[in-house]
Amino acid sequence: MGKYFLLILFITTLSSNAFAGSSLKNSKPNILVIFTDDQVYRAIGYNNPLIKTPHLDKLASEGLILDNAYVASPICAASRAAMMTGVYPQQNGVVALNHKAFRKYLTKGKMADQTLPMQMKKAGYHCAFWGKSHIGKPQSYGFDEGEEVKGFDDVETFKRVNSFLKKESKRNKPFFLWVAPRQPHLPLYPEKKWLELYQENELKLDPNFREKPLPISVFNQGKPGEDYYRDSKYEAVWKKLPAGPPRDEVTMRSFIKAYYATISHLDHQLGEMIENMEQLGLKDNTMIIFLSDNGYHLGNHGLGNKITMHEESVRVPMFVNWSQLHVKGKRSGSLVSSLDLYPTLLDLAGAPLPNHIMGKSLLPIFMDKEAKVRDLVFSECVGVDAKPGEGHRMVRSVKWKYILTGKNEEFLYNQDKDPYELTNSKENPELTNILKELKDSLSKWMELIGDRKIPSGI
Ligand SMILES: [Ca+2]
Repeated sequence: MGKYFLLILFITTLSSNAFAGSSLKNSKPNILVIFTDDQVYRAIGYNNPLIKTPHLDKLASEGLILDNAYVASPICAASRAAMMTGVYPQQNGVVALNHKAFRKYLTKGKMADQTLPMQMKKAGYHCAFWGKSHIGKPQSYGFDEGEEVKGFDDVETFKRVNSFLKKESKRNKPFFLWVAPRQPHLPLYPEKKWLELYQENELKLDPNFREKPLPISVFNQGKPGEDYYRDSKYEAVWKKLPAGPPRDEVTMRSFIKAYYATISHLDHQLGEMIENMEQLGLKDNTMIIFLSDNGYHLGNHGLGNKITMHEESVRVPMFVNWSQLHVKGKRSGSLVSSLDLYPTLLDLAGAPLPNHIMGKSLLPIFMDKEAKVRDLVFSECVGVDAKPGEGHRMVRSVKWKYILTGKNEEFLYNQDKDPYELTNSKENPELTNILKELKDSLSKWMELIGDRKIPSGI
């Protein structure tokens, strides 16, 4: 209760004092969500000195880094629909790339006005979206303006975002802006100047790199046997890679170079956008939240896609930047789900939280980096056109991760000792209690979300 009181005090203080004298006439901060596509949590400068993302690093260093952030599902449409609805994929029906299910969910009557932008609109925000939607026209799920923008280099998206910001700087209403770049999703088309930032022989591969996946790894994707080097389908301008696997280290480094170069280009575009916000006087009164829709395997476990329950796939880079933040320049190891964004933003807007949503407000962590809003985080991927029972799901505590596949294979990983998930500890007799606890938690969660695997027995 004490913390809750402090939080109220914090918000009240913001409303009454923080913006006194500001050129803005409203008391609610603007909100900008930067939502990249397929950016693994290690592909950002503050987690990896080999990648160059100076603008993102600066923003993160002035804010709060959320080190343990996980997406509700490691695949584009499912991850996006989950964040917009505040519930897990099997609850809203968008289990993989099936965005038609999203329309169905929205027309179920009681859910018709329950998306995040619809709620933010009710709370007094002007809601706008540019970039990759993947779940239909942004207006169809509550945004006031914007559109799905084509172009893998995001140039057009940022043009529109920057002119929107100019327009908004004169408006007497807070905005909720969702910017969803397509980078670094394949195909990769980095220009020479970004490729020149990297030397292939200096790029390290992770300790869990393999030239060829183990059969179990191929199976343990959202859809067993799905392509695990999707880039072989594209003829990128930088180099045409052979279809994989096997892929040796030299080939993989070449891919990583293009992937990093693409992210450096995106970082540059985001830097220009932030500079634009500063010049327009919008930066101080805007809460910026950065995250990705899912990660990416860079040859980790011999794979080159996402759709697994491994850290490379479900864990994403995330940070918040805001001039009013109480914990600037810090990192938090508290567990965070992408579903927590929905209640966090409504909380910030002072709006009531709908009963059906599955996330927790992160505002306590924004005040105190040691605060905890959840003991466990969950993710699921039941695959592209998967049949009931296929796919996999996971539960993760700060120390442990338990994965259950559609065929009842189980994996237990110690995240402290084995962050690259090389040793499956499920048979370790000393861990029987931990295993049981995690299994029970996952079972309860599966029941809660109506997992199609139930009742196959776990
Ligand atoms: Ca994605």
